[in-house]
Amino acid sequence: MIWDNQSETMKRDDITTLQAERLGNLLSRLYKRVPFYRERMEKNGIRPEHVRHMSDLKDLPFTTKEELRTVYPFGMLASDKDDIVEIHTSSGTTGIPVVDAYTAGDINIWGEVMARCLTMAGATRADIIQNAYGYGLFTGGMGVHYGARKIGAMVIPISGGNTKRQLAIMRDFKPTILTCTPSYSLYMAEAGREEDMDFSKVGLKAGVFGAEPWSDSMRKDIQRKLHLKAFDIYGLTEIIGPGVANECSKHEGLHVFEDHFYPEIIDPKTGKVLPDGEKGELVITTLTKEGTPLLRYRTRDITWLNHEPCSCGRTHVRMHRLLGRTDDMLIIRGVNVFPSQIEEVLLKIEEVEPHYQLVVERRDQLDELEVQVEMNENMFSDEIKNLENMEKQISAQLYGILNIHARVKLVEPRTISRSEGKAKRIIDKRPR
Ligand code: DLL
Repeated sequence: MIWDNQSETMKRDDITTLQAERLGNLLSRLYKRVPFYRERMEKNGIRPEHVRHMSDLKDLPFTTKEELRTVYPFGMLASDKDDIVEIHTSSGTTGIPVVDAYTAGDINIWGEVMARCLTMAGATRADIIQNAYGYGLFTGGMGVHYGARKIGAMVIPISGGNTKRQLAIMRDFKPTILTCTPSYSLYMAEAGREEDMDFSKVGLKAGVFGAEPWSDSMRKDIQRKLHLKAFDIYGLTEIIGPGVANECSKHEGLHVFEDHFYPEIIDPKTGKVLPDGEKGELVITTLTKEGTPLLRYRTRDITWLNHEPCSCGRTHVRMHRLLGRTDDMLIIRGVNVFPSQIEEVLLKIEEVEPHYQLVVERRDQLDELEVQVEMNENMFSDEIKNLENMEKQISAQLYGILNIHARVKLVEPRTISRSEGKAKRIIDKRPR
């Protein structure tokens, strides 16, 4: 099933024409209404009417998170404040939060793109969606809510947390779709197992998981434990929240809704646009946003694009599942290490659980990486000698992938803190 057949299966030429027209409207709006952008365009000698083709976009300036912070809270508004009906912000854990302000039109589009995502996971008006993304300033809860309402599905707005209640609701209401972060879904699986809950009896058919990095091995683990098909959903507060891209039933990349969000991949060092298949930083231009539209926003997320047609029938470009973030990438003794590479290795090992943390320290001028991972109950009752062997084995496997020595520490079951939202995987203790 495709939610919006006309938009999602447009011919490539028609998509490009529509994008160019929308880019023109966006630039005039930014020029007229946002001093931040007008000044930058003037400084670079750009007039909105000079930009006619999508290929002109590469000459326009980027927008960064730091810049959004300098105009906090309302400096990026491209609509009258009276026309803003809702705001969301990022958590602000790494500094001043970034703000997304929505007009009624933006909320409508948010519902539409989220309806496309949920439909990809098989949602119809007959479904019951347990929405365990946080409601509030975080975009996850409300985003799924608006999409579910568009479809006419029954939404259970339980929000994140209170895991016992999540399980009780699951038992009583028999939801068919679960939405939350992948790490929280595993936490629910674990808590359910402790209560001897049989997830095959719940009748979940799909899960729509995102908001944090996760690997294909974690997908398999979640599918097996919760008896559902797991779909990857991508988005970010600055652009709209969830609903920028989602996996279709083929699970070969996430379709980016190109009629609203124009993706580019750039080399993060030079800013040069890279062709399909080359890995780099994802940059997004919002083509229809009214409240806080953004030009060439640098997401810091790393992926690549694929314009090949998808056998699901949708024509929108696909992005590979995220490989990491430019600011998440650990540089250990000069070697680039993505947490996702470590996760891939760990999750293939039967004796450990999918709960891990990476601790980086600097000793005698040298970076050291310790991978702490929980062993399962069987391993826990094993002899010390076997544990040490296992640690060595995992360390050797990591070396094969990363080319650096990581110390592996098997920790007792249930000692790494669980998350009800985004998991915190990295503890970097190196002096800045
Ligand atoms: O996490 C929006 C969202 C909510 C997406 C619910 C999906 C589901 P922020 O809190 O602004 O917004 O965080 C955005 O989270 O730049 C990525 O680094 C990361 N992220 C989001 N989705 C994925 C994903 C929401 N599917 C940041 N895989 C983004 C990996 C993801 N990382």
